[in-house]
Amino acid sequence: GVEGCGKSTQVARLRDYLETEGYSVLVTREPGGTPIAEAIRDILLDPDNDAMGPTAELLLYEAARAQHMHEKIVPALNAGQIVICDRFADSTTAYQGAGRGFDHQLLHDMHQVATGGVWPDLTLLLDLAAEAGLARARVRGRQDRIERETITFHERVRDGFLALAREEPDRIATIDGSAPIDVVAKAVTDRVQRCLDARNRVE
Ligand code: T5A
Repeated sequence: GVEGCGKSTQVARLRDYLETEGYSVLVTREPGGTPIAEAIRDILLDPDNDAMGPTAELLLYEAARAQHMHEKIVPALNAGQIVICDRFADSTTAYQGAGRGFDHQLLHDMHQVATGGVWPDLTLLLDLAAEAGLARARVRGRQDRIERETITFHERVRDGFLALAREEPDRIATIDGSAPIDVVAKAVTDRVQRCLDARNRVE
């Protein structure tokens, strides 16, 4: 979802829930998750890098993702872990697609290259008005390069996420991010548990 929609808060809650249920869980984030990808994150989010063009930005997000897949996500999946990732390729589709204007099919093809076709079983969209999310994020202090974008940019990003959720309703579950933290957490764990139940029935 948009800035400050509550992802990190919910990722921590979800990890606790799954570990209590006996699952082995890897929590990670994008951009980042490995030393190389975290170094790319620093470049991407540094507000002093305001000269960065949209193409370099897109390629850096995908480069960070490729490294993250290679070094962390694929090995964890192969080891049988559940991977919870704070943002993934849909964020590129929303920010660089709906936000910056890159073509949907081009982004789809780039995601294929970066991920090798390994894709989430379930994606949770915490939907929140862009202004409300930015207000939450602002409390933290210094804004990063993306947070400094205009409100209309962030509104396009929100619309981009909602459009993706309409396109892929089976994979992407939309949850009201404006609800109290405990209410959001319950919706998140219910949806994840349903996904696990469905998988366990198949296996
Ligand atoms: N990006 C990322 C791209 O442009 N393309 C890409 O491909 C990718 C992967 C990444 C930046 O890069 C962009 C998107 C981002 O701009 P990030 O670390 O994911 O950076 O950045 P943010 O989205 O800004 O993450 P934040 O840490 O700011 O926000 P979270 O994790 O959504 O929110 P959280 O949980 O830290 O909560 C923020 C505040 O709100 C409170 C929390 O207590 C906290 O104070 N809060 C609530 N308050 C009321 N009600 C609730 N339900 C609340 N939930 C949390």
